[in-house]
Amino acid sequence: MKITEIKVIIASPGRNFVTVKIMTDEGLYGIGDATVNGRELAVAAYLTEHVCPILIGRDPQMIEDIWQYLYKGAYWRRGPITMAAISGIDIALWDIKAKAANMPLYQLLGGASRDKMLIYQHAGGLTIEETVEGVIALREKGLEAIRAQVSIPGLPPIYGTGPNVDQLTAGMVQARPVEEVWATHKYLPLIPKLFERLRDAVGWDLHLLHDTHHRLTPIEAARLGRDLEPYRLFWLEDPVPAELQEGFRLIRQHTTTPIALGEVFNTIWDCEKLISEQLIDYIRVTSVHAGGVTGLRRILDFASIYHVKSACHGPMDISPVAMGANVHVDRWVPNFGIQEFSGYLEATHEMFPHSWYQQGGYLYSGEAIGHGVDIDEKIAAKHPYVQAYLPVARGTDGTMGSW
Ligand code: EZ4
Ligand code: CO
Repeated sequence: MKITEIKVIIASPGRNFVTVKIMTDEGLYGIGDATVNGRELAVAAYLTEHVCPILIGRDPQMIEDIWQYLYKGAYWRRGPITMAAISGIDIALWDIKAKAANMPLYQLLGGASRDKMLIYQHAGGLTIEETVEGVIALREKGLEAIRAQVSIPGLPPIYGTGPNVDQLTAGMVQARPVEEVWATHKYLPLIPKLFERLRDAVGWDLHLLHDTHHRLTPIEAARLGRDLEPYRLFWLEDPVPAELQEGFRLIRQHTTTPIALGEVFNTIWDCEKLISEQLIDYIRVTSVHAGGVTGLRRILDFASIYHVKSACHGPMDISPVAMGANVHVDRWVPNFGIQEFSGYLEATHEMFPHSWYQQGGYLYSGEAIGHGVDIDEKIAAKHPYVQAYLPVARGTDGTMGSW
């Protein structure tokens, strides 16, 4: 089998997505996701200028060799743009291999370890009461795990603390990033109050999660984790930026609140210490950013020997193609923890027909061959790229913050 053509499709059915379509001389094709939210065109150029031309004529069945060729062969290793490009190609190649084998992807990976995948969705509000209502509404839809966020009184609502900004900004043109305001000293005492109120309202059966979006220092995160212990969170997500992996030792020394991390990680080297020293409980790498099915599987297998569970990142800005790849890996992976699933806008569902589906608090892979997700190129052509960015966060004095 030979690769004859690779298309890079940029389309914005409410959000921007970069999709790879690999065609072969045997008529089989594969679909991959290469989206990096806010930097989409850089990955598209990396693919069209530097990756697609050197893959024409190669055997698409040599997935591992192509992965190594693109990773080692670039000389400039790692990084989100390079790794998203590799991921897009890799996901498409696994799709082709599974189609050639006439199997759903999870079968090729080793077969099902479970029938359905536990998911978590997001509830947020301007006030604690609004968030409580949001959590109750999701529970009524059958969700068993819910991430709860609340805005800080006196500050404007910001990404990841208030209502779902992903939903609110869908399709909006942004010439530059929105600048948001952050104040740690107001946030830290607020969040335990949210979860105290939530446990009163929903009891103890529901899994509750919280995302800090990398905004704290280790000692602040240690304090928050300790203050949240009475409410038994499923996890505290992204408490601290992780360039300094050993920073997480400090958090670990002080709290038993489980820690989840890794939605921005690209390779095993971003989390090798976090995993091998058991500084986290859930690793949140995802197919589109961590090297496709090949990269994801390698990291999750490594994590399994350290009691670290999987929790693939799954927001709206990861396309239904990456979600399909994640769900097949989730179905196989022995150390599965949970799958994030923010849901998609209707236009996104239409553009990417998919065999995976949600029912209540779970995702199901479906039994289509390959990863079971396609792209409707005619619909894609109707949704051109829309310039958009993630917001940035500044302290009340203007200092740029992490998030
Ligand atoms: O901020 O996907 O857990 N999910 C998240 C997401 C991320 C965005 C970044 O593009 O934290 O909302
Ligand atoms: Co997150």
